[in-house]
Amino acid sequence: NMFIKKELRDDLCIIRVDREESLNAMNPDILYELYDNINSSIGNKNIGAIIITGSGDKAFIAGADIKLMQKLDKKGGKEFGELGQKVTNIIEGSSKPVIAAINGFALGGGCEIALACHLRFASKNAKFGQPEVKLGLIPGWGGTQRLPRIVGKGNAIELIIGGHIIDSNEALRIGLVNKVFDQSILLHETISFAKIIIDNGPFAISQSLKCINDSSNYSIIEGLKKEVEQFSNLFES
Ligand code: CO8
Repeated sequence: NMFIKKELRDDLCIIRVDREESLNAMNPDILYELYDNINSSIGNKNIGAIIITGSGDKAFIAGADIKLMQKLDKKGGKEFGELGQKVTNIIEGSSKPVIAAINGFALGGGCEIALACHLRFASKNAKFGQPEVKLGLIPGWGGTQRLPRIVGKGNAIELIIGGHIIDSNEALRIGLVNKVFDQSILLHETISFAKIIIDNGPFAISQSLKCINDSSNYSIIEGLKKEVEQFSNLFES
């Protein structure tokens, strides 16, 4: 690992994006490392939950690496977009809860990585936005799909075509984050909540996540059918 610091605390894995000098901006190397670390944590039976955070006290992830994107053509843009989507998809699809501890800027691709997490806890100084339009781009790592599902279509349109940055109070108001804490206690509080989740039945947790995630692909009738199937399966365990 060059850009990721991984720490195990009992049955909890803390994955830290560690490129503080660039506000943890993501390049392909970091995306590959993040993917591998998430993947191995999901596969590790000793790990019950995953926390993603950023190094330093300024940024969670300030986005995709802008300097690198300036050199991309259409093919390169597609590859970089698909790689980021591969990472956000594995996060969202994780059978173990993934919590973003958002300790500062979560912009562009950084906000999209947070959106893929199952829960978002933020520090008071955190800032959020999808400023891609200011660069002549649109969100490419899931923002147009996940943001409206989390904050509603109207709020998502406002953020994506406005391109402006919001603070943690506004993020809490629109439901972009679950909770806000002082930066000094953010990680501690995130860990405490992760431990509460881990103490609940792991299979019930993973099946809850699966039903909720899959709901966007189903009609309500199909979704309810899946729900009752999963519900009844749990009587076997
Ligand atoms: N990419 C690369 N470097 C970055 C990035 C970034 N996204 N953000 C910050 N940095 C670097 C700065 O260049 C600077 O490095 P250096 O000292 O070498 O110039 C260092 O981090 C510190 O940053 P600042 O000096 O700018 O710090 P400030 O406190 O003055 O400002 C901001 C902080 C407001 C966060 C500012 O850095 C900023 O605006 N950054 C860019 C934020 C942004 O626009 N992010 C979205 C990028 S677009 C995106 O993520 C698209 C995702 C989908 C991709 C689809 C694939 C094609």
